Formats: sequence, C-alpha cells, structure tokens
Amino acid sequence: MPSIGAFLVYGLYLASFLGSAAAAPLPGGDPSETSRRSCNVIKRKEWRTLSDSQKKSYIKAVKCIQAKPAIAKATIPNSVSRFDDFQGVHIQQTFLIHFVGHFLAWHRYYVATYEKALREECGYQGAQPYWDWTLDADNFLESPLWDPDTGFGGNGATIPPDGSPIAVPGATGGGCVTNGPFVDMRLHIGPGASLNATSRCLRRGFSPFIAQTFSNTAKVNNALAQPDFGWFNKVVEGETNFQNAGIHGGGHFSVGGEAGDLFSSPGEPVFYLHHANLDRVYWKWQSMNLPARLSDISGPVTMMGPITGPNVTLSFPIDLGPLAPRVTVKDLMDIEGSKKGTGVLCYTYEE
Ligand SMILES: [Cu+2]
Repeated sequence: MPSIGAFLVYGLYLASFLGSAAAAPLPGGDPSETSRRSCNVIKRKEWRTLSDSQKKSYIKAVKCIQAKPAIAKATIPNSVSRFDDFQGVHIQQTFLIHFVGHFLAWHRYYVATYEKALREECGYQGAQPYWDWTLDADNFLESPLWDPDTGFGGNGATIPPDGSPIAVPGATGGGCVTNGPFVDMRLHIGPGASLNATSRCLRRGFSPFIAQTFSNTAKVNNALAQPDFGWFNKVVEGETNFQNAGIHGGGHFSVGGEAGDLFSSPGEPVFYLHHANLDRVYWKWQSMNLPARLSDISGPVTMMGPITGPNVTLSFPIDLGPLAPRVTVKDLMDIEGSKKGTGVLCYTYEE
C-alpha cells in the first residue's frame, strides 16, 4: 500500500480530474422517478444457499458482462468491457471513496449498479449474491466459493514471496488462478492506480490467517454493537494496516492478489459478493434502529480527513461517473427506498 503522502498527491490529482468529469451531463434523468416506477424488490442470498444452476447463472452473467463492450471509454480509454468500466471507476475514485463518511453509501450504490447491469444487460434473473465470510473464517480454503465448477475457482499459483514489507500476513499462492471459470480471464487496467492498457491474469493469494482474524462473527458483532454511524463506519473499515484491517479489509486481504489492491480490487469477481455482505451488515446495523439510522450519516468528506473537518451529510453527492446517474447519500440510505419513494434502491437480504 502506498504511503499517506502518495495517497494525498494522487487524491489531489483525482479530485481535479473528477471535478472536470462531473460537469458532463448525467444519463437517465431523475433516477428516483425512473426506478420507483419499476421497483420489484429482489432478494440477495448467500452464495452457498443458491442451487448449482443459480450459481452457474450468476457466473455466466459475470462472464457476459466481461464480454460486453465498454461504454466508459471517454473517461477510461483502456476499458475493454463493461466489467472493466466498473473497475476503472473504482480506480479513478479510490481516494475519494475510502476512509470517508460515504464509503458504505458509495459501495452500496456501486454494487447495486453492477447488479442492475448483470440483470438488464446480461439477462441475469437473480439478485446479487453475498458472501458471508464468517461461515468460512475457520475453514477458509474449504469455502464453496472456491469450487472450480460451481464457484469462482481457487487460489492463485504459488509464487515466491517478493520480500515486500507490505505482504499480507499468512498469504499463500499469489499468482494466476489455476482453475475455475476465471482461469483465462484478462484484466485490461490496473494494478494499483494505473489506467494504462495491460493484459493480466486474475491473481489470488489466499490468507486463511486473515480470514480467521478479521472475518469472524465476533468482529461482525462488534461492528453491529456500535452506537452510531460514525463508530460503525470506523469499525467496519478499520485502518490501513494488518493489525486492525476491519471486516472490510478482512474480505479483501483474505482473498488477496487483485482483491487485496485498494484501487483495482473490483477486477476480482468475488469483490461484489464481499461488498454485498458488507452492505448486508450495514443494513443489519441500520435495521436495529431504522427510524434513527435511516438518516444517521457522518464521517470525513476527504480521505482520513480531520475529525474537526467537514462531515458527510445526507445531501452529499454520490457519483459513479459514467456508470449511473448521480444521487445523494439520502437516496441510498434505504435498500428498499425506491419502493417507498425515498430513494433509488430496490433490494433486500435473505438472512
Ligand atoms: Cu472500494
């Protein structure tokens, strides 16, 4: 992970870049009006509760979105596919959307937009599945997610450790995935902040240690016990180190490889299942006191911004660039907000 100094330099660069991009007209008109008319709440389920044919339909849809031509070439010239479009927007905005008050709202909208693309552009009938990593915390390598036939394939090939001081503790593998549906997948941008054209394999470096340490039920319960959004957000996202990675970092660093890359992690298809689960934990926390928590938002506007600095509010804009219309945090507070006329989302979670 780059130093804080590098974070800041990139942040300034990206802020100016996005500032100009944001002036472009946004597609779709009033998003709340559009989705309100067609809101049929879909239910997100845990990966292992899906039937084999449902699992295969999901994987098929991911491969379909990876084969659909990019629409975001104006701002991400080396994006080849719609899958890359999503990854590219995350790379561009990395310093604007992590360790900020709108971290969870942004990723909530991002996953819902990906889910929408799978359904509307690739004929996927289901909802975005989630990965409850607490079920695998003590037996990470045996997770049904890694099944080569009915899952996402397994670990990356073993490569010698590069001696990096930021190596993930307990990491294994590290090379290209060797089986499953993404064995021939090519990534066209990344790693890190790079938007240059590339052709890379999907890398994984499983760390059962990270899973056991950060992806367990006690960690989730600790997050759920937080009294307000500010604390909840802090506990979920943790810190930029392996001593206190939070449940967010747990999902990323236990899979490792591409998933462990703060910028280009959406190049790992499992990213969306991990973030759906984080969103589920967020919704669970909100549901413990909905009247208060549908409007509880706080946290810095800028990455790791000072606690004395400005805070994110309900009117804070959430911008997915070319992926979706711009909305506000308020539009994203309720996952069934479209049905209720209070937002743009239209899904729920099966426990
Ligand atoms: Cu992210």
